[in-house]
Amino acid sequence: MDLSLSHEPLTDLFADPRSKSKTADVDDFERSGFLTGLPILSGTQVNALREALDDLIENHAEDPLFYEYKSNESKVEGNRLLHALGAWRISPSLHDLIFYRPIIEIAEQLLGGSIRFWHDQVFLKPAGDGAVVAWHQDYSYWTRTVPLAHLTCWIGLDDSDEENGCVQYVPGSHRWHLLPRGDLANDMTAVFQHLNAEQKDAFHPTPAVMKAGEASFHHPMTVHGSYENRSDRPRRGIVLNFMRDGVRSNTNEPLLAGVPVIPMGQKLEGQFFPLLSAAE
Ligand SMILES: O=C(O)CCC(=O)C(=O)O
Repeated sequence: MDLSLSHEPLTDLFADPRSKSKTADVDDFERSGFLTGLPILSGTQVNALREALDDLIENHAEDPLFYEYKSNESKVEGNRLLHALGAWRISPSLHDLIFYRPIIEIAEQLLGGSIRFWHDQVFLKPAGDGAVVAWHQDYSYWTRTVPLAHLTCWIGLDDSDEENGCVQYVPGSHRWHLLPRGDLANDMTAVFQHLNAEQKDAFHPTPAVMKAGEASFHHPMTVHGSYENRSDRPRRGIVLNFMRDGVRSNTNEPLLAGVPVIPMGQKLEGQFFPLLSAAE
């Protein structure tokens, strides 16, 4: 079944009544372009999501419900590097994560209004994996939607640090110009050909060193990337991408593979783009 047909939680994994309201440091976010280390998930929730990822890889690889699925043999035999979009349509746990109130509350504060779900991503780097995620701005992949009113939440399912290839953010880069999109599996130097001298001087990435279950949030123009996993531990991340309610299509092509066209100028809504804030 395509779980995108349901816009309500299917399990009680994220129904924890002990979840407290979250307050985001909006000033810090506006200054630096990101926030890191926000405790979001319990150990039980992290374990359930790890199992969900194992199940996706073992039983649902290449499922046509994924919008994108790229899995490459990694340097370590038997391991697979995975970058996939659309897992919320397949896995009940990943589906329910997008309706988790503490995350929605932070996203509402950072986007300053009601929010909709845009899409999810899974970034899985197995132990000893040599893949990088090249420096990029998320909005360079999303200009098919306007206006720019988007937000990314990255949730770690493992402790992540520089050794296992944690995400790194360039402070202040959310005020830079829009950089061209490149191949995410490209090299970490590609970005520099597009930066001016001042930007190159200011290029001092902050590693988002976080515990499993913690999350970071970043602006769609913030330059970020991650180096290879040099450790003997996996580095699994789930990404939720949000947009302010009212964002419109800027194309007459499908916005995501397999999703019916939303004509240019029309608002994103319906089955694939659930409203996460309570209707006003
Ligand atoms: O998980 C990673 O290494 C990259 C994450 C990313 O590009 C993102 O959260 O937008």
